[in-house]
Amino acid sequence: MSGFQSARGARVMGIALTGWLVSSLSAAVIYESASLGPIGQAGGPAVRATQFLGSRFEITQTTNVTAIGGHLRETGLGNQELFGAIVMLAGPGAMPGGAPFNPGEVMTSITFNPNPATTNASDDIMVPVSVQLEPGSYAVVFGSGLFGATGDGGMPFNGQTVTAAGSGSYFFWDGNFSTWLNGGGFGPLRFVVEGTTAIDTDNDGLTDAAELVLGTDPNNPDTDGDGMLDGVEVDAAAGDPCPDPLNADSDGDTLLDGDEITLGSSPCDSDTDGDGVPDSIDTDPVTPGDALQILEDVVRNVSDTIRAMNINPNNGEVLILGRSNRARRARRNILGHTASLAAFFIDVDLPFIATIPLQAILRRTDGEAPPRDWILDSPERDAINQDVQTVVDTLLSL
Ligand SMILES: [Ca+2]
Ligand SMILES: [Ca+2]
Ligand SMILES: [Ca+2]
Ligand SMILES: [Ca+2]
Repeated sequence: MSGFQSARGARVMGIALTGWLVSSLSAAVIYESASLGPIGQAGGPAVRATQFLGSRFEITQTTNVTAIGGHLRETGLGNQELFGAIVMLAGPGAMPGGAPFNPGEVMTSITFNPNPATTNASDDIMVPVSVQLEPGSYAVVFGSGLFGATGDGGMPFNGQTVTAAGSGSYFFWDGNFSTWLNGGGFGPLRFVVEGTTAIDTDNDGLTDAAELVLGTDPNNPDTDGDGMLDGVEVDAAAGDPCPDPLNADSDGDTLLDGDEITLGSSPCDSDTDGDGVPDSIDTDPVTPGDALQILEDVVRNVSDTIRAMNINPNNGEVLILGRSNRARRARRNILGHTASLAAFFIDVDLPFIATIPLQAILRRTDGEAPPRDWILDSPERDAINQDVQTVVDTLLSL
């Protein structure tokens, strides 16, 4: 059985050129078998069609690998390219299952020229890849004769120091005997994997790590419960404070952020169309209208809603409070008339006067006494109170 092939006749270049270094700024080194020795070297175990070099590594959490590389050189043969591959292994000490590879175990492969400018002089190389790895055992393998690479090169090890992670990780493909072998006798070979861990437990588009920084719940895709996913809010904000994944009503207009998206209004502008009427009561929040006309319509709608309320227990739920049908009917009529009166004042361009009857409705629907409320504590009462309050605030702001 043959051992691994040492490079011979290598010509050492005296000039160390800047390597073809490509790496993602945000990515971190997630595996490094050895620290870097001096670049510009020749020698080291060969990387060619008859000998691939590999190094095993473990992934403990879902990781997006952004680059693989190491300390490599090529000798100017063939197309001067080597291949790099990430191979899935059956376990921490396993070899690739194929001869050399089974189709399903190659997670990604690339070809590259380790040093186009300086044949045979080594360099520290990172080549971009894009593959997501689930927790498990993997290896980086460099070789030739596959994936379109026909070059010939090597991995110098002079001056490198094996890291704890790289200890015992090496193996190689002996193409002459079609077998994978452990490479315990190798010097420290530098294999590097870069990537970003990307656990997104609740699948809302933000990693758990990002949610920790933002203060959102990594186990709840919609932390503030407004119908917009945390990640969607952060994307939409694009660095601005709105929409806020921790505030269900980011612009404070009483409409939830998610509801505003459904309506077409802006979750970050309480009056999307700028006509003076807040989105929450604007009949068309995206088309500017006549503010007084809209407010009048809102108040007439409140009047209609009150007048339609049931006062007879025999006919279903009763929302108007009172001891008898007669008492309830009277209160319903007073509230309905009061709203109509306010609508009339708005119609004749007396917005301030209109707020007086509206204040009377607020006092009967605000959950506080005195005076006692005339409408049962219910979502219907709260909706009326909220709309009327918004109309009053808007009338006073015009
Ligand atoms: Ca998440
Ligand atoms: Ca949300
Ligand atoms: Ca809102
Ligand atoms: Ca508006």
